[in-house]
Amino acid sequence: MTDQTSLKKLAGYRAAELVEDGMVVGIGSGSTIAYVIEVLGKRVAEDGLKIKGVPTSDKTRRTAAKLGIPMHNVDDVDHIDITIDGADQIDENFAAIKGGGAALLWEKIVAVNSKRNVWVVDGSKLSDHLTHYLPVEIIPYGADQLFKRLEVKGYKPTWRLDQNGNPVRTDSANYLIDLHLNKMPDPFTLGRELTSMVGVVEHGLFLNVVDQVIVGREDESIDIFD
Ligand code: ABF
Repeated sequence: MTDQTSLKKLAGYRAAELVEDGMVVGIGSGSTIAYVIEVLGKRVAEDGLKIKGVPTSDKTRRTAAKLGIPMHNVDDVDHIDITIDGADQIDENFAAIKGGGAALLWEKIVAVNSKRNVWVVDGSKLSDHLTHYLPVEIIPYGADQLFKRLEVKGYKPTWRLDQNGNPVRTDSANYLIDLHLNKMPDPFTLGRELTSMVGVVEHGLFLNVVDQVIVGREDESIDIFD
């Protein structure tokens, strides 16, 4: 049986083939996208690929720049031709939960400014229903009060902590709360509810965003859903 890393690599390499010379490319975050960055870096260095990269996290910006991929802020390009990103979980309607890597806000900003969005996952990320914890990015001021309001709603919030037990700060210096819902209600309704709460910046539900999903399967095949 092929391990998950090989499946991520398989899917990542396949996704990198979608990038053409002259494109502005939104580059996602996470371990699967690392393989996309690896290939793009090689094509820039060895084949003279000319692209502009737009990062979805500071980590992605640093990793891509180190490989020679020219990186630009989302406001410094006219548009983004294609964004390739990972996901924590994708359901049968191609709704996704993202943000396990603490980059959901920039990921969503880049996604909504992209002509085309492609997600790259290994097969374990697909599920009939969204069951993964749901990350929510919040403003630090009033965070404890907001946490309590989420508890009252029964969303079982937990703080995203780093290895030292301190609250993780996102690239926008916000906090992250993860919601643990037994059964995901309608994601559109939940998404609207969360963004209406004062102090919530953004949530990890990505709805009506993706155009194509590339899946690395255990038999080393690749499924592409358009
Ligand atoms: C990123 O990809 C995040 O939204 C998500 O947490 C991460 C998960 O993907 P991987 O399993 O590839 O690290 O886009």
